Amino acid sequence: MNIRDKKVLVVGAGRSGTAVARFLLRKGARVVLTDNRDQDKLGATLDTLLEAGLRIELGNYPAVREDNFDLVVISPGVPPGVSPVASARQCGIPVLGELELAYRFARAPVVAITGTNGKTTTTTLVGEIFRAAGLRTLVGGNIGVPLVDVIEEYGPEDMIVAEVSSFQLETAEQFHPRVAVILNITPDHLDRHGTMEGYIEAKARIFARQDPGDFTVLNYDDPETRKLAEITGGKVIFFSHRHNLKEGVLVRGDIIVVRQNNQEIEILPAREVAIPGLHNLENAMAAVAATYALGVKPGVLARVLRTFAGVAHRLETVAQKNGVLFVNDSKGTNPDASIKALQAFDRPIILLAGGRNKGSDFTEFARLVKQKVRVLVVLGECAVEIEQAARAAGCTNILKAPGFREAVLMAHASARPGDVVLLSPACASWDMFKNFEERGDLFREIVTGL
Ligand code: UMA
Repeated sequence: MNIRDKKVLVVGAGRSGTAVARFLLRKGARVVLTDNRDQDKLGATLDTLLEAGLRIELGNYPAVREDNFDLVVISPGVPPGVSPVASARQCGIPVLGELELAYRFARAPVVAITGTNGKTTTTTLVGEIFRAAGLRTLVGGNIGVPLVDVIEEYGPEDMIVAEVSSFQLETAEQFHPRVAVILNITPDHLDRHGTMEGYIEAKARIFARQDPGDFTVLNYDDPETRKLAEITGGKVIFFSHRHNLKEGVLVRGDIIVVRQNNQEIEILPAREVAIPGLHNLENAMAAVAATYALGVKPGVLARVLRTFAGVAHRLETVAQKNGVLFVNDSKGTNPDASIKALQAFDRPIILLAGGRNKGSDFTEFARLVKQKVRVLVVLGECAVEIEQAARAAGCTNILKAPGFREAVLMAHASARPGDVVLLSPACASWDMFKNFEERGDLFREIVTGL
């Protein structure tokens, strides 16, 4: 793909957009970076990019015509309906997402991982496994490292492990991973994709280019994910902890095994997997399927699974104070993720929940809150919605916090020795924070200061 001297409009000046602008400038393109926010509201400083020749149009998008742009690149968080994209499509100007642009410069094989929940843990784990197997491995994508920034540094002998979101997949065209993993699909991002069908369609783009020489790893226990086996062109590898599969990755007795061509290879006892909870067993099995398919030895898999401790903001133990455990699950940005977090504990929970609702229904989440939560502290934009769902499920012990710090302090004041104070908001952070990391970091900071 030749972009020298091409006139490119980059929409969104967040992590992806600034990385794309940097990449394109390096390649000799003429780049305009635009964002619907004003300069003073942008987190990023653009000074070095401006010195490198970047032009910016902030607060409003520039008009896109046939004669002023050759290409438009959008950030994942920018919905494809925005005006520069609509105009570009009308004029026949190509529109790419950051993932698609990066992929066009990839030389290493790609293992791509998506799913509503567990993406970050599984991506990190798969990266650790390849590294332990001796491969130079790039771990990036939705996990927070825009691929475009580093993709060219990896050659055919190396490995790229990419966490990919439905937002990124929506604009995937030539994206063709050697292994595509779908962990699970439950309602999320419906405000962006409109319907569950739209969301699944976006996720399924992960394997749209695959053929029988590639692998599609699918969760057999998740109905929506299992169905996708019928439409992928890749060789399907199922994983399941509930079913005695003839082929795939499964748990026999307590042992995780790979079954293939009438052979069974033992990996390790499921109870020795270091990351806790049933959902993490699924993540571990998906990682086994993806890496075993590319030749990683069982001994390496067992070694990494016994030691890999998980990732920050995902059921991360922050502190233990006066018998109270404080756990940061800020990455719990939808009800399903927070349900999994609640299920991981068998002690009374003081739960902090609320933020921006991404079109989710809280009924099922509220039912589990009723069973497991002693005190619910609601906060953020959809505090009232969560409170109503919780009351309808029969919860009475509900506190409404005016801000984040107050919420943590209220939870702390309500906690008794033996309880866990759990931040697992079931919502996005975008009403109060830049991202879930910022929310989780503040939680950690407040807890440390208690
Ligand atoms: N913007 C516009 N117009 C719009 C919408 C946004 O101009 O209509 C601007 C915003 O003002 C902002 C910028 O676009 O300045 C933000 O772009 P972005 O939302 O794409 O965010 P980035 O900082 O580029 O981060 C993105 C991913 N964010 C989203 O998909 C929302 C990050 O995933 C990812 O780590 C990063 O690229 C690097 O690849 C985060 C995420 O929340 C973790 N992902 C969602 C999830 O996991 O559920 C999909």
